[in-house]
Amino acid sequence: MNAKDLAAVITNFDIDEIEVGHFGNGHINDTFIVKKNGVKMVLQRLNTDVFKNGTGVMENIVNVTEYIAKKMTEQGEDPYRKTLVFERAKDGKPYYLTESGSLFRMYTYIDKAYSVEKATFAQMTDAAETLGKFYKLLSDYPAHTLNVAIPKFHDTRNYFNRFLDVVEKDAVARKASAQNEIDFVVAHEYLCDILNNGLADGSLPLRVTHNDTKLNNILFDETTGKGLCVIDLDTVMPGSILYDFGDAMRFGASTGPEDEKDLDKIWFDLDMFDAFTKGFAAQMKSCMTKGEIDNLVNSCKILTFECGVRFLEDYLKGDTYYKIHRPEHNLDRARTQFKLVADMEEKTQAMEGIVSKYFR
Ligand code: ADP
Ligand code: GN1
Ligand code: MG
Repeated sequence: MNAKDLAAVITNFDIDEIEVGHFGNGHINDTFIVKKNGVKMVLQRLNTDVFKNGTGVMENIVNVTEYIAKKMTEQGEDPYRKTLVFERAKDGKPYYLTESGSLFRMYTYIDKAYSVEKATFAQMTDAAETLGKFYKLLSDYPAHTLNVAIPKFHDTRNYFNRFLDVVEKDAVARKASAQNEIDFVVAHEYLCDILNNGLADGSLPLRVTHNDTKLNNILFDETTGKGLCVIDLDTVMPGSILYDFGDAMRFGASTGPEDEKDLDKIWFDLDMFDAFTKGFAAQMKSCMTKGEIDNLVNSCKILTFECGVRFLEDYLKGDTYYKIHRPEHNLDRARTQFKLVADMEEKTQAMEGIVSKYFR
């Protein structure tokens, strides 16, 4: 970021100082902790290479967060710390566009809260309940008015087809170093159409969903230890709750970090799956369709597979999408995802048993 842009951002949001230069473990945006009138705030540069319609994304987020706050207030709940509140820049807009085209937004820093990379069982149940409450608050939001943040964001078939092109081109000559992983992708084409078909035939309803339910996008309260607030709302748009269920599991039920190099340390933890499914059912069971319940297990395999395909695609293209910290970072990330998919395939029966326990 150039100094002139930064100075303009500081002036336009009336920022006193930048306290932390790079905050959090997100792969996409740049997050800073700043102070305004002595109060801590989050300043974030939206990655507009990823989110091409940045102002549309901001319109979604502001509308959705204001809707949540209003709904909570109507229900007698104080929305303070439970939803993000976006500041206006000097021109009254909830973002500031710099001369070079970067989009910055500033919002409440949720104090005395934390996100986790690895949850306890209680946190898993709580994370699921926090998400469930988020869907319920947005259940009568006019979903069709939301802008599409990223087209085809969870269209597994689209990622798969694009992946085959990338392999074919092999633009940075990395194909040979990832042949086993490429073979894994090709052998798992059966995972590509299940959710698309369900959306097309109506058995999976479109709802307002989050679409990026990595555990570290849920904040927990330092005092109560309970789930507090759903953050990272850039991808909120109409989708299937299965996208969110599966994505939460690929991250939260893994025994190791997304980029663990030692695959012996990575497997799919059935107890974590149990803890999350329990919380999800507690909030969502009565609102879910049979098609949704029947595909909960599939969604874990599909979203994990899709994420692996996206990491591997980025590796084969020369790391243009996700932030990386070492040359093989995206390959390592893809490997953990595929290890998890293979493990889930072996544990399918046990997973179905857990779903039955809470849903039937
Ligand atoms: P990214 O899209 O890069 O993942 P996030 O919005 O998830 O960006 O922010 C990155 C990290 O910063 C989060 O995982 C969380 O730990 C922290 N964070 C983000 N927003 C807040 C907030 N309002 N209050 C406290 N911490 C936050
Ligand atoms: C990205 O923004 P972040 O780090 O929470 C990505 C997700 C991936 C995830 C993998 C907009 O999430 O889709 O599942 O990395 N977000 C976007 O860790 O592409
Ligand atoms: Mg995030």
